[in-house]
This record gives sequence, structure tokens and C-alpha cells, in this order.
Amino acid sequence: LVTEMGDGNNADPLVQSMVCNNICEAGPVILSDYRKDGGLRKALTQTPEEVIEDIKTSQLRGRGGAGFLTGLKWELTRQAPGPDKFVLCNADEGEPGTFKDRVLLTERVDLVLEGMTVAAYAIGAETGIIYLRGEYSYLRAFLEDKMNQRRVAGLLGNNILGNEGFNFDVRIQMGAGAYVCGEETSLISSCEGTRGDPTDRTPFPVVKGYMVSPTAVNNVESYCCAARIMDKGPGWFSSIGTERSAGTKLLSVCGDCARPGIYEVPFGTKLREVLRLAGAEDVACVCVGGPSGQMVGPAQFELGISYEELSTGGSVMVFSNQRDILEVADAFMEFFVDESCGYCVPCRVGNVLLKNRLERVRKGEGSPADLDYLQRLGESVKFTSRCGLGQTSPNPVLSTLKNFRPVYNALVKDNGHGLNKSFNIMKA
Ligand code: L3W
Repeated sequence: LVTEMGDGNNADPLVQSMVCNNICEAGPVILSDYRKDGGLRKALTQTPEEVIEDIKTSQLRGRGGAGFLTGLKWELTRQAPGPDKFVLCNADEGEPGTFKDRVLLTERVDLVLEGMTVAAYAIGAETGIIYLRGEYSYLRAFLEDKMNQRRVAGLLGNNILGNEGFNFDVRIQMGAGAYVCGEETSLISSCEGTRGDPTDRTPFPVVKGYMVSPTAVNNVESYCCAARIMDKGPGWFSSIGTERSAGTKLLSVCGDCARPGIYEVPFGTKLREVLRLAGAEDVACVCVGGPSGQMVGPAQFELGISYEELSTGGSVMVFSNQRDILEVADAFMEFFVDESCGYCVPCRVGNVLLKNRLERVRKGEGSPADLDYLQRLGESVKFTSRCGLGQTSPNPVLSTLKNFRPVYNALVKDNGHGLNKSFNIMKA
């Protein structure tokens, strides 16, 4: 079951000098053996429209957590007017607990670049950008080396694989450590050389993205899936998983478990099964999807990993019975306070207020009215923030209020039931 150091075959000295990639369970789509560039070669025998149709038929959805249909995204980008189109790879893997893209960029870099090249052919782009998380700067030389190898092999550059007029190359744009740059509009701003601030949508990047041109932004794993779909066929892919979540999902499992690492599981796999694979026992809470996801308890362990039940960009953090769940939620709120870009009031101010009130409850100084306050404020921040960061940052509070209510109730039970106590101005 468990293999260590990736697929065990990586003799590249650059790889060996890098972080250990503990691939624990290999699934059929991404971590199994694959025919290198088989998907690209097949795509080039088809028209771009047929490639898009295949990706649509496969029902591939975004692997970064949002789950938009990839084929539809590519179609909209192709159809949007503009002389230049761009393929962006979101490798700004900043969600705490997520490290599956790092492994793909080390162990399956050809698959990532193959998928980007398929996307370029489909939408009609000549330029691709990998937006690489600042903390992954150690990967840069390795990736540049791989891209050079592909140029020599005719897999990047002009007239790719002898296809007259199909020109595509990729550059790396380094991130600088800001979590918000994983949000696609911030990522685009950063690629353009400006501060990595989010911008308003609409228009979506498919119409006006990088350099105000039609741009397909996809997650690292989405590109890997696209390459495999072209090789093995859309029907093969959609036969795996559930009706609304086709294919497999890479999970990075960490925390209180015996076998942390990367697992590729078919969508629909129950969380309980993931915990069993990872050797997690006496689990009180699992944070599925990182701090911006959901903190769930044993009552939710029978739910499946899927867009319809437990959605995650990859992060699965395990917390045993020995942990203080609200301390974890508090730490996550601190993360969001720190990472908010500060542009919009709900996110800049709301997260601080949420954290302060949560701390009061944790100290045993809160009342039941504080729980209502946390709920209402959390919902306000979620629905009024400008970008994905603020729209998900209250989740540690909201999901623990929902799934760990007895923990909160025990903390506030002796502290009055009205506004009087929670409205103590000295403590506000
Ligand atoms: C045209 C419509 N486009 C939705 C687009 C829209 C949306 C995107 C989601 O990653 C995302 C990531 C970050 N017409 C549209 C439309 N769209 N309705 O589709 O695409 P998807 O599902 O492929 O994205 P994803 O790969 O699942 C999630 C944001 O969420 N995010 C996540 C960060 C992720 C990383 C990472 O992958 N390394 O850090 C944080 O905020 O924007 O695009 O965004 O453009 N009717």
C-alpha cells in the first residue's frame, strides 16, 4: 500500500535534493503509469473544438476547489474575441495542509506541461504561465530544466510535434508568499507585474484575464487530468467517481495520522475510508479543504469526497481527540486576519472581529448571544466580501458552530443568556 519517496523511480539528482514526496496510494488517473505525451499526441490529431468536446464529455471540473467545468472554461476562452489568449497554471498552493501540487510539480511535471499544451491547442494560446508559489522557489531550476528538455524534444516552442503553426511556450512567474494570490484575479494581477490584489468579476478571466485577454486559469491537477483524458478517453474518465464528480481526487493528508501523504482516490470515497488509509485513529475533527473548507466531526465521516458532499482542493487535516477544536479554529482565523489583503471592509475588519469574539468564548467569557453574533457576522463576511478569501474565511467559525455546537455550548452555558452580558463594552 505505502510507497515512499514518490514512485520510487525518480533518479533525478535535482529531485533527490528536494522535499520528500510521500505518495501513499496511487489512483488510476494521475499517479498510475502513463504514456508520456500520449494525450498531447492524440489531441493534435483532433481539431481544437473536438478536444474541447472531449474535455466537456469527461465532466472534468476544477481541482483547486471551485469545481467549474474545465471544458466549458476552455470553450468560453476559445470563443472570446482577442488576438492573444493565455493558459495560466495556478501553482500557488497556499492553502494550509495542501501539498499535492508540489508533488505533481516534482513527480509528474511532464504531465502538467502536457496538459497545459493541450489547453493551449484547444483555446488557441501561444503563451503559458506557471504561477509558482513563492515557498516553492526551490522547484524553479528543476522546472526550467524540464521545460528546456521539452523544447529540445519539440514539445514546447514552435511547430510543436511537427504541427505547422502550433506554437506554445511556458514561463514561470514566482509568487512572493501571499495566500491571496491563489485567487485567480490576484494571480493575474501578480503575473502582470502589479501588486497581487483581487479585481472584480465579471468579466471573468475567460473573457478578460491576463493582459485583458481571454485566459484559462486552471489548477495543476486539472491540467494533469486533461492530459490523461486525451490519452485514455472521456468515457474512461467519467466512468470513475460519482455522477456529479467525475474522476479521482488527489488528497494531501496530514496531522494526527500514522501515514500522512498523498492519496489519489475516486470521487465518492468516504472520509472514513480516507482516515483508515492514513491510519488515523481517535479522530475528533477533520478539516476538509483547509481553513477555507469545512471542519467536520465523526457524524460527517460517512460523507464522500466530492463536490456534492465534502469538497476539497486537496487538503485533509486530521485532529485527534487530544486537540482543542476551537484552538484550531482560532489559529485558522489568525491566518486569515494575517492574509487578508485589506481591500474590502468585511474581510479586513470582519475577520478580526470574528477572531476576537471567538477568543472571548474560548476564555469562558462569552454568552449564548456571542454564538449568535459569530454566526451572523460570519455569514455577513462570507456573503459581502469581494473575493474568495473573504468569502471562505469565516468557515472555521461557521463550520465549528454547525458541527461542534456542544463544545461552544459548554463554554457559554454558565454565562447568562441575554445581550446584557455579551454586550459588556469593557470586554468588546
Ligand atoms: C465564466 C462563468 N467563467 C465561474 C470561472 C471563474 C472561477 C473559475 C473557477 O480553483 C478557484 C481559483 C481561485 N463564466 C463562470 C466562470 N467561472 N463561473 O471558473 O474555475 P475552477 O473550478 O477550474 O477553479 P479551481 O481550479 O477549482 C479554485 C479560487 O478558487 N481560489 C482557489 C485557490 C486555488 C489555489 C490553487 O489551485 N493552487 O491556490 C481562491 O480564492 O480563483 O480559480 O474562478 O473564473 N459563468
